[in-house]
Amino acid sequence: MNSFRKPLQPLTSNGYTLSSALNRLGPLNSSQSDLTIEEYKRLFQLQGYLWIKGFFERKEVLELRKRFFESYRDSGLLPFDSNPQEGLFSGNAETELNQKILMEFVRTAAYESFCLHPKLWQFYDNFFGSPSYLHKRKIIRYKTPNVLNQLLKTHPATTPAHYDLIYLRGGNDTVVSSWIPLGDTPIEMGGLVYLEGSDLLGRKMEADFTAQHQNLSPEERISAYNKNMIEGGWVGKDLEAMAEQFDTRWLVADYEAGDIVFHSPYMIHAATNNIDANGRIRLSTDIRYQSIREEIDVRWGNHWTLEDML
Ligand SMILES: O=C(O)CCC(=O)C(=O)O
Repeated sequence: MNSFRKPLQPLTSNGYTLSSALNRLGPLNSSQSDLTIEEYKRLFQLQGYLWIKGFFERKEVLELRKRFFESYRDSGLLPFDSNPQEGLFSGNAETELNQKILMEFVRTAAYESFCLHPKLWQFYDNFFGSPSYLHKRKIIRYKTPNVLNQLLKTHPATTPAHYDLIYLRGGNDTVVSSWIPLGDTPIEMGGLVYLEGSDLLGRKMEADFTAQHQNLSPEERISAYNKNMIEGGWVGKDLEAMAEQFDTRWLVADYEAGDIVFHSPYMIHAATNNIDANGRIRLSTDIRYQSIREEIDVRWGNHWTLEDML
């Protein structure tokens, strides 16, 4: 079990506060990087996730961070004369140009080859016991620090609580997600938080969904935006209330460049706002692998776009 560093300020998410005073926060459990694949599988089954520190070379990850922010050099996202690898935020408003650069970056060979890092696909080959497949829809997200928003007491949107199968119902539940922080991401920078023990909860929610929504057409049943889901397929936005409701905790972590988290498609997770006092942008990618022999959700066979409604 890791030691637990409480956040320097209360975490917020979509307008709600997640207080550390109520014992609803706990430490994400990291696993050593030299376990056998059988030990990893056992832990994954037990916890619903695996956080492996130092999985990648730190410098490879920082190189990708640098490359990403270099592509924003003239966009106004970063302060004019700053070092792109730091990924400092200028405070300027979001623009269409920023989104265009993002949509270009997800198609670059450099990003794609990082997602196909031999260490990663070999890990998955061993994990699945068969050749693995990388879903083409790969997401890279940057989240600006909201110092200004805090002053103004406004809360920008961040990833609400969900489990991934909601978005991948056209395939099957053997899919595994990898969340990779692209740069050091202390708790305050709003990396993923996981609802402890929620793999079981997600399974139950999914079974209930299947039982209750037989009336939906096949297309609607696999859509996270079907008429029976709450907006966007989210399980909830008030993280503290969820932890109370299910009598559990949100597991938080100080992630570092080189780390990876694998999570099951039932594991409930969310992100909190980036409140980094140093003004750094949180950059991360989330990608999905599956055994080549399993049923793949064909809707994930295209590059990610901001409008793809998946
Ligand atoms: O990084 C985020 O904000 C969300 C990532 C996510 O939901 C995932 O990795 O499945």
